Amino acid sequence: MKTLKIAIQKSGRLNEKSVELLKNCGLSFENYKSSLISTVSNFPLEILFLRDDDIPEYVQDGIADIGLVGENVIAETNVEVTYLQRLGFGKCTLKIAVPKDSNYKNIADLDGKAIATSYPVILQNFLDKENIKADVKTISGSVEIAPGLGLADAIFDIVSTGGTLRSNGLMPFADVMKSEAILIGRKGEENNPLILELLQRIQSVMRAKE
Ligand code: PRT
Ligand code: ZN
Repeated sequence: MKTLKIAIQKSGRLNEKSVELLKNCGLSFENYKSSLISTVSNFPLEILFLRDDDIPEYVQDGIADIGLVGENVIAETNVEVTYLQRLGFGKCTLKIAVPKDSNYKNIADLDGKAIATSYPVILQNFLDKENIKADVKTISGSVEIAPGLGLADAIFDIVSTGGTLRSNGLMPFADVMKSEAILIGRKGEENNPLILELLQRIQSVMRAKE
């Protein structure tokens, strides 16, 4: 049978839990920080370590069969993949936040305002749905400092504890999307026996944790 390939994050917030999940599934592999591919010795599986942003496309294009990534990354990339399993870690909420001292009351108050974000697709979909015309400013990092610098009136970003917002004088204004890590697969490949076997192991690891 053809070796299965799974793409996981190389380093970052999902890496450690992704590796731990695979190890808890009884998979044995070396986890060198420097390697981009690791071969599992007791299951026909190769692990590809990638930037999380690249994972949905790798799976869609068949370079990896399955992948483990935050839902927000998939929503931002518009790729066609199948959700196989929610994994219960990497939980966060994508929120619009505004300066603490501002007097915005409802979503409509964002009309005509500038919103800085690294997630323009998710934000624009939300604004379209709410019928709000705002100026979406795409920046690649440190979004939270944009209002203080006068670059934007509001921001749209990932929030987990809320500490980053608070320390930049911002407060949550609207929840747009909840996200957690999920296992994705290519459309039409859901019945691959190796994927089903791995999925079963993942589900029993998750059940044991409940
Ligand atoms: O290098 P690579 O491209 O692979 O990683 P990355 O830097 O793009 O992503 P990374 O590792 O930061 O996050 C990976 C995934 O973790 C995200 O896509 C989310 O699905 C999930 N996740 C969960 C988070 C957070 N929680 C989170 N708090 N991703 C980012 N943050 C950041 C947020 O952007 C903000 O700057 O943490 C800050 C806010 O945190 P709090 O706790 O202060 O609210
Ligand atoms: Zn990334």
